[in-house]
Amino acid sequence: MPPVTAHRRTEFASLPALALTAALVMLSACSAAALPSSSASAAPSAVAVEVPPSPGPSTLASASPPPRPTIAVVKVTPIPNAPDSKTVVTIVAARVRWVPNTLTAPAGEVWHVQIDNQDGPPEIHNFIVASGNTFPERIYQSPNFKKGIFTFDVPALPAGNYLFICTVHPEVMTGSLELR
Ligand SMILES: [Cu+2]
Repeated sequence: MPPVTAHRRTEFASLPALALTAALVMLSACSAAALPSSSASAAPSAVAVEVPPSPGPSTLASASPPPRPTIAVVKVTPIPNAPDSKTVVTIVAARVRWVPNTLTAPAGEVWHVQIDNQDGPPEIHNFIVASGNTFPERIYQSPNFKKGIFTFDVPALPAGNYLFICTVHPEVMTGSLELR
């Protein structure tokens, strides 16, 4: 008698589990047919909810136009036929950093930057003078250079505050340049 009871108990115990499995299979089949399912398959239904086209394109359309007018692009062009100040400004590039990261140079005259690049291959750097972070604001750009000491002629620019940037490593090799 006791063994039979125990056997029946296991049968009854396994029945709800089978029914639940069947229900889960049906639920996932239903969600594949785009019917909302609350509990069993949250991830697939969430992905399906985000598919409707109205939020995506409208958000993109409203987001892309505003940022462009808010960027203040300051275009500066070199002063033609300016005298040479004969000033040489020295700077070191080491461990993918400018040392120092602030420079001062003469305004209204050509000047020269002498760069001691201590970073060996595969690292390369360049030296850009810019009025801002956007591409059109780049005023002067040296060629890329490898390890060694290089001197570049920087054209004459109006007095003011500029940036000097290595565009290979702009996140960590950007400094401030004051022309006065
Ligand atoms: Cu660099």
